[in-house]
Amino acid sequence: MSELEVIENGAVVVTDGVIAYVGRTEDLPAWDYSGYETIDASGRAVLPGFVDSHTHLVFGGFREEEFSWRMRGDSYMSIMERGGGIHNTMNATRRASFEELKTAARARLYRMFALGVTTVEGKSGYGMDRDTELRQLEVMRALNEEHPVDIVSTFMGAHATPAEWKGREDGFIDWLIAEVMPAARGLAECCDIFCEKGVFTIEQSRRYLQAAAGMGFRTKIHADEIVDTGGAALAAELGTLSADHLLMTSDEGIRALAASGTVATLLPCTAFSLKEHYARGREMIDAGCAVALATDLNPGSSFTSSIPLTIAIACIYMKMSPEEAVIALTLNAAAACGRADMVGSIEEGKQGDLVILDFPSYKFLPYHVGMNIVRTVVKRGVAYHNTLVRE
Ligand code: IZC
Ligand code: ZN
Repeated sequence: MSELEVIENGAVVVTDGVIAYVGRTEDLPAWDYSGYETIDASGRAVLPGFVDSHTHLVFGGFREEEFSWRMRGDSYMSIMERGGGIHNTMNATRRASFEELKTAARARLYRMFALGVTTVEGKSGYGMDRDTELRQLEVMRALNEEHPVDIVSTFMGAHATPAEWKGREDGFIDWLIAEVMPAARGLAECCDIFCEKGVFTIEQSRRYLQAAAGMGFRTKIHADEIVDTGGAALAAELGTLSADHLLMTSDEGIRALAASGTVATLLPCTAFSLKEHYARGREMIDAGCAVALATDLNPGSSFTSSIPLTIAIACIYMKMSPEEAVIALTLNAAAACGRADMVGSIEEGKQGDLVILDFPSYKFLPYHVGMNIVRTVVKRGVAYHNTLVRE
């Protein structure tokens, strides 16, 4: 992860949305470039488009009151136990129409796109009933078709237990597996669960994720965010695409992830917003884990899609190098959502998804703290310019 290949005086050719050449400008193939748009990126770094591999971007309402309570000392879990938190957003999402959810999520997609995100993973999980779960997934399918940013959809019915199932968590998991998961097939590529003390146990998570894998879903898991319940080891055991959060993961859990093909996805903006300590990114990388970074955009624990803040925290507080942060937000993030063969690096045959920075090196990403230095986003070969800031 510490090795980032840099091509000085480089050039990229994108043909029909696919990278046809990457290398030195002087070695540019003598093809017929009529009909191509040429972008002069002199003095600017060109990177793969960012992949935000963990978001909850489709939701109704907001939780700004809860944020104020938390700043005064309330905890995320105690608010949830009182019927707020995920339940609050569930109620607002159930009430919201398809169009309302879509309009709100579209606005969020544009903000991400301006920050250089060209692929985003998005989860359901604010319905926890059949209709609303499917509505969230249908919103993502519609937006994936109409918006340049690619959306990888994840079914996350097991996000919390809704009031009507309270005390019958096993029954709720059984019902999700029998009634909702099959209907989510075709709408979602991945399945995810909130494996956490007071939410879903290791046994429930294993059952749900094994059922999902049996139906052809790729799997992901919210693991060891608030309490170490052994979620990382379960992820390694099941071979999930990713294990996400990992704030409390033990040394044993880190070793299990390192020995597995599971990506360790760290969400620094969540720890920042919840005033928790950060995940042990440095130790995970040193132990041999493939680490990805993501924003965790959601209305509760991390209401931000800020790639700049994610990079700043990763480098300043999690001891990751700028090279590691870039890999974590591109190639490893692509792997975390099952797209490493298509996006995440500038390679011939991959999608023409690029960002052009205002500065000559990726090293400006953490250094220009918290700033959006993305000048142009190229999605499948089409350029979109951020127009308000100019020299
Ligand atoms: O809405 O609070 N952690 N799920 C698990 C979340 C945070 C999202 C939320
Ligand atoms: Zn999440």
